[in-house]
Amino acid sequence: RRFTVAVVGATGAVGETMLAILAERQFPVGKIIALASERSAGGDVEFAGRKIEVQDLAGFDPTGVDIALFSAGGGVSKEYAPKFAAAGAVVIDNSSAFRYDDDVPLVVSEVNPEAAKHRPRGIIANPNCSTMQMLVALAPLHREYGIERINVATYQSVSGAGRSALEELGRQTGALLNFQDADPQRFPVQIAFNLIPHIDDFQDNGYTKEEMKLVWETRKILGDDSIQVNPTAVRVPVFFGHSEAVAIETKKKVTPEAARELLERSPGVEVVDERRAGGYPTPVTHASGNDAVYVGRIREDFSHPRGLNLWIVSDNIRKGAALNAVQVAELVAQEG
Ligand code: A2P
Ligand code: 11C
Repeated sequence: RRFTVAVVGATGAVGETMLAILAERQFPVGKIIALASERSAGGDVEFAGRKIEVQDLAGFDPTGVDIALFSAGGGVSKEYAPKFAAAGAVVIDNSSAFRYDDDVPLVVSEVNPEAAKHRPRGIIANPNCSTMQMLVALAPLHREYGIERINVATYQSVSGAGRSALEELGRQTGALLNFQDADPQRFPVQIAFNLIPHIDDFQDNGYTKEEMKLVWETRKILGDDSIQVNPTAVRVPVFFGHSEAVAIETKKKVTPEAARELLERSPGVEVVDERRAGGYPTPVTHASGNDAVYVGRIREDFSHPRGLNLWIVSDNIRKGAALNAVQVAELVAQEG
């Protein structure tokens, strides 16, 4: 069977990668539909080496769409995802609009694929990129050793904030090297040659929403509300690939050797952990443009009797967004 697939936000950083990955993985596409705002309607995007005309989402009739991949922001998802679902499509939504609703499954394809089957509203949510890569690596450890607490500091690339953010890092870098002003627009302060400990809105508890996503989404995906997560989310001047310094505390002691051995046979994970210069993953040398979640710097946390440190790097646009959405679409397609 072939499917009619719509990509909403097809001109965006994630949307264009969704189209590329659907083609790359030879998803059984019968018809592909590219949707965006009226700003880019009439232009085109690429799918499997051909050009597809972009249509205006506002004037589009979703009848006949089997699977819709949404990545056009929370507001667009809130308004249009229920309409696509009502017309019979399975919606896989990359925004945070529905992630915390009890009747919407939140799925990492390697971690809780079975959850995708129970979708009373016809909507499946795709986790936030920073949670996604963290759990591909931590879920196997949680199953074997029981994670009680996670301390995480993120180093998040600008692509997480979309195409305009990629342009801002490029523009500021050029400007500053030419002794001109950075002129911040997309980010609150200069991002080139700097970093910013602020992603998404501040919450009443002093954490940012990006940080709270790591708490809420980890508990929902692992199905364990007792896990403690202490996050700090930081934007760094990297184009593609998020990194995370993670320290876990487990119920049962896990040695670095046992963790390495377990992660080497875990789906979606690649261990890059040699104790020499360059023997660890970085966004540029490993993650950018690739599918795996890379784990290195595995070592005992010598400040805690059952603590382990890991360094987790992945392409936030691929596994963190577009790839997982397509993998979830594959789960749906396999249902027949
Ligand atoms: P457009 O190109 O028409 O603005 P990014 O996260 O890289 O900035 O991409 C956001 C994506 O969401 C783009 O494809 C953008 O389309 C799309 N988008 C933004 N607002 C709307 C909207 N109101 N209706 C449909 N698509 C939208
Ligand atoms: C970032 N994680 O890097 C964000 C982007 O909740 O889907 C994705 C926001 C989300 O800026």
